[in-house]
Amino acid sequence: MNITRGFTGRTRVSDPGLPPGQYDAGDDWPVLSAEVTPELTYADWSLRVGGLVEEERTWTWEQAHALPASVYEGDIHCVTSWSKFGVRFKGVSVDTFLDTVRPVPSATHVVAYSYTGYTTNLPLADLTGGRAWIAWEYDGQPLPPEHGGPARLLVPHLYFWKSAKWISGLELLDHDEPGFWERNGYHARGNPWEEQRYSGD
Ligand SMILES: Nc1nc2c(c(=O)[nH]1)N[C@H]1C(S)=C(S)[C@@H](COP(=O)(O)O)O[C@H]1N2
Ligand SMILES: [Mo]
Repeated sequence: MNITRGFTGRTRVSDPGLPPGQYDAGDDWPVLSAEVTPELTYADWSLRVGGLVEEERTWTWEQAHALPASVYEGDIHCVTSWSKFGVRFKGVSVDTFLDTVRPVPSATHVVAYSYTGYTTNLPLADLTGGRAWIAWEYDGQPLPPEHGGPARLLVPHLYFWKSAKWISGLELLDHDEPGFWERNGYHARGNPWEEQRYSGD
C-alpha cells in the first residue's frame, strides 16, 4: 500500500503536532520578509556574538563551518498561522558559539541582528539546550537567499519570526529589549503552544 502524506493525518485539526490556531501549509514554504532580500556573499557574512560575555567573538563563514554541525528535523510555526512539518535544517548549535564567548551571569536576554536591520529579542534560555541553531542548509542544499541565506537563526520551538534571516549577530543583555515585530505589538517570547502571538497574550 502506498501511503502518501495526505493520508497520514497531518491536516487533521486534532494533530498533536499542530499548535492551537495553526494550519498545515503542506509542501509550501511561504517567504515572509519585511525587507528586500539582501545580496550577501559567503565572504560578506560573519557572525558576531557580543554584549554581556567574557570574550566577544566574530566568526567568518569558514570559521563557523569548522565548528561541529548539527541538524534540526521537525516543525516550524509562523505567527500568521501556517506551520510546516518535517523540515530539515543544518548548521551549528547556538550553544557552541555561546560556549566560546561565555555569557556572564547577568546575561538574561538576547537581541538577534540581521544584516538588513531586522531585530528580534529572545530570552537567553531559549537559545540554549540544543534548541537553537545558526543554520545554512535546508534539505541538504544551501539555504536560499529569500529564506535567509547565507545563514539564519533557527529557533523552531518559538514562532518563526524569532528566527532572524540573514543573521549577523547576537547581543547578550541583562534585560529584555523588544525587536522589530515586538515593538509593533508582537509577544516578547512567542511560544506557539501557548499562542503567545501578541503582547497581551
Ligand atoms: N530578517 C528577517 N528575518 C525574519 C523575517 C523578516 O522579515 N526579516 N520574518 C520572520 C518571520 S515573520 C517568519 S515567519 C520567518 C519566515 O521565514 P521564511 O521566509 O524563510 O519562511 O522569518 C522570520 N525572520
Ligand atoms: Mo511569521
